Amino acid sequence: MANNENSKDKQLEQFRVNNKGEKLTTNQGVRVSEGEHSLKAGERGPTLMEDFHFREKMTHFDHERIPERIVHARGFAAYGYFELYQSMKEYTKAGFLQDPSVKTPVFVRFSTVAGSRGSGDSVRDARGFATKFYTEEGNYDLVGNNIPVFFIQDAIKFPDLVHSFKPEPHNEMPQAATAHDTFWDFFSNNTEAAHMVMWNMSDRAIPRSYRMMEGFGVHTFRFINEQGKARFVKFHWKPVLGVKSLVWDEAQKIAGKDPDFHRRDLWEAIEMGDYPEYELGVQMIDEEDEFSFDFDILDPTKLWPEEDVPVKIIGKMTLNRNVDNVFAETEQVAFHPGHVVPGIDFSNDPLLQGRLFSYTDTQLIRLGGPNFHELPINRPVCPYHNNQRDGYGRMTINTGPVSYHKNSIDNNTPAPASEEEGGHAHYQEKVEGRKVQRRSDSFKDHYSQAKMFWNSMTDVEKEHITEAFSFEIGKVKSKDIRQQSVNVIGSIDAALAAKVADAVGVNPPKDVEESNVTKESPAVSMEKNKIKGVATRKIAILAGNGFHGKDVSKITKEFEKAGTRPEIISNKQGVLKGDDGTEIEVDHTFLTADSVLFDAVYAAGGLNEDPKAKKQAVSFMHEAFSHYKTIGATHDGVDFIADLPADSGLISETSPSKDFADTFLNALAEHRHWNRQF
Ligand code: HDE
Repeated sequence: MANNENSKDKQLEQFRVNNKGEKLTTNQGVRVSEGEHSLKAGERGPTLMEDFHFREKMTHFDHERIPERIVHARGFAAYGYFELYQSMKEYTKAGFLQDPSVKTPVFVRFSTVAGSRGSGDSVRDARGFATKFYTEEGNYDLVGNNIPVFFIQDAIKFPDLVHSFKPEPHNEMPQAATAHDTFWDFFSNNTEAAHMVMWNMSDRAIPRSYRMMEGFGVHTFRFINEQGKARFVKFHWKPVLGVKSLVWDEAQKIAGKDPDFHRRDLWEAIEMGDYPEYELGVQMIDEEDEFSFDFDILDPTKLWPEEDVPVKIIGKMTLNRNVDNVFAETEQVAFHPGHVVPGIDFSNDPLLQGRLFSYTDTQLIRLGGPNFHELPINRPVCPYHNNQRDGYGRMTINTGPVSYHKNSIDNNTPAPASEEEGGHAHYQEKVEGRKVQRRSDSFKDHYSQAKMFWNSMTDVEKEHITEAFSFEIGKVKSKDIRQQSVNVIGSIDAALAAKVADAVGVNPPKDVEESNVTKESPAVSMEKNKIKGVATRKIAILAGNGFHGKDVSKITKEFEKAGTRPEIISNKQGVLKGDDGTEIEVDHTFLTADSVLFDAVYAAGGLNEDPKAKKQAVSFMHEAFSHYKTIGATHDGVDFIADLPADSGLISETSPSKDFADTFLNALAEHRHWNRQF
């Protein structure tokens, strides 16, 4: 049976419940006649234990919370579907990668890594990008991040890494941040983290939107085709809107102004029909070429430069439906990199090998037992049959006496399927060696790709990375750790280390050998791969009563036609009246909105009469300018930006020409105007 994009939705329908219009009952289905008062012995007397409704309600409430994820606690998810552009039959027998006419339902959860469940969305951090494909051969999970490499090479170090970046244990500070002593102490003593930390200090770690970031499977996996031929593979998600980021000052302010910035953005985009899209790409290396590279392809701190191993785009994922209930779906979803289907297998990457253990283990405590696969969000859309039984929260009612193999009673079923019948057979990789607790020498180089990343950056990106290091290490209290951290940076790039040393009050590294790698991989630079576009970007229109009705309506319509999302900001809520009687509804006030929540600002006029509003508008515009955003002004709105220096991102026309909206939109398509930085 071919899969279709709605098969998961249909399955979920049987679990959806809506209480609207119903009578209140207990969980036993008994109608209750009283909802406000517990049972008491006399109106002013003690509550009686026999009030089963009170007891049940309170007990359930007392147990509402479950442990948050140990990492990736803060996340948000959506449904969608994956469609293939071309059959991948030559490379893999995975059923969902064979037929371009099949649409596979997916559920994707995006997350930050370090923060607790209630932490801010815009913090500096890697982002999780976990996709569950509900295929007809079972669930396939691609549990990735928005950074293509990882901090460590061996899973045994994961608890150390996580302990170092979580809030420090003696005072539980800081929340959702690596800018503290223990993380940088870890960094300077575990130099395999150098490459990932370069990415983390770049603007990749402060994405503008979940819709505008890449995803990477990070590890090397295997594709296996029908003939049994295997190839090494790495997975990539490429956002159709391009990769876009915030700036650091803005990201910090957003964490206060709207801690839900990224989840709101995703939610609203889907509600408005701006469905996020990501193309799936694969890099493949033949098994014969395993040793043809100057790095070990099993080392998760290394990427495969896209210039050397091109990314083949094979399909597209579209997210088109929000969840009904965040707890039931987003919180209870259980991802696992070990959820694979026939045609996809593992490599010996020691980080991946350890992950294969950790995910089930963590779900057992987080979701309270071994039956979490029965939760609606986790169920495969295909049937499943085995002899696993019982345990907390078992929902399936297995009939019949047989729960063992082999058996005669049920004619030896359920029976393993042959490969021809779709059975997953582990790839028979030849392995030999002594049992050792050592790392291969081929994992020893910690700096070459960190340097390659640095070499690939534009000046603007380099400046941001330098500032990020200076901020993070600047927050470290121990001067020794600041010095050690700068010394490690010196092994990547001496000039970068010297700048950071100067900013954080320590010495430039002495006797540290700088990496001499000159290679660049332009594919890792956001700026060099900028996709220009304005679709779904948010424009704040500052306006007050008396605005120029005709011009402003025309400009707003052109903004909307281009696919942007304009919103009206004023000094108070309600309806604004233009000079010709045009009416517009205010979306936000200066109190409820802020320039950091928008991609661009257009001052349409009408606010000059009220001195307080004028002051707020001026500061709104100036802040947007300082975050390199496109700014436009017409009519008396031009007064707000009179003292800002002219540049291509500042469009000021007292009487707007017919090209005003076009010029503004072209500037917005640039995302930011970095010339203001220098
Ligand atoms: Fe995870 N990781 N991880 N991780 N990871 C978890 O599983 C772990 C790693 C990633 O939205 C946990 O259900 C170990 C790399 C994502 O529900 C836990 C190691 C990558 C998510 C766990 C890693 C990831 C997790 C916590 C090193 C990118 C969120 C809760 C060996 C390829 C999934 C949970 C979601 C979650 C363990 C490293 C991605 C504890 C031991 C590398 C996106 O099992």
